[in-house]
Amino acid sequence: MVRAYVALGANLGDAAVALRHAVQAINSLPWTRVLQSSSLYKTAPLDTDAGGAAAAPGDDYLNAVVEIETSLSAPDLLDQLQHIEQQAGRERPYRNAPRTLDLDLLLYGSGHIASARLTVPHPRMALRAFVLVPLAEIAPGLVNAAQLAVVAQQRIERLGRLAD
Ligand code: A4P
Ligand code: MG
Repeated sequence: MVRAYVALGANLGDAAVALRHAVQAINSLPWTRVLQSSSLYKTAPLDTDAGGAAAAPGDDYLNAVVEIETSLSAPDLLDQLQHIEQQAGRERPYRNAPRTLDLDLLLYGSGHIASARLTVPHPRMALRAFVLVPLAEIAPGLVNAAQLAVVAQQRIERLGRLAD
């Protein structure tokens, strides 16, 4: 069994419903269960491509992070997460496009992976309040104050519980 963390994001359609359904779908994956889920957060859209975190056009996102325990390999877990994205009607017209559901694998145990389709730890997680703040909520030992200070200017608002 491996402890892993998955970031959830959406800014099209009913994003809160999409994130709640995604938590249930992750919990229903084979050999996998959700141990903890963060609160739901409303966040400003960011483009983190340029090595920094620039504001991006589009509607605010809803974001959250879940902690899972799984016996799936990291590539199999990514396959399953992408399947859940597809079920939620995810389309990929262009990079950073608004999305009904985005599921990113942040951490997979202490694993470091650099394959063509999977990089873990997620290479952009340290630039993003929408990842670090919910991750710190459920796994305070994984995020330190200096990391949170780097993203302190990014707008993020805690809305309430994601799942019961
Ligand atoms: N991939 C490689 N590593 C991973 C990983 N650790 N987890 C590959 C998930 N996927 C990984 O992703 C493109 C490819 O990345 C996948 O096919 C997989 O093989 P994608 O989800 O198809 O495309 P994308 O979403 O356009 O790219 P990506 O990298 O997920 O975008 P980002 O960097 O995650 O940015 N602002 C706010 N406030 N909240 C957000 O949630 N999200 C983005 C998306 C931008 N701005 C945002 C938010
Ligand atoms: Mg993604």
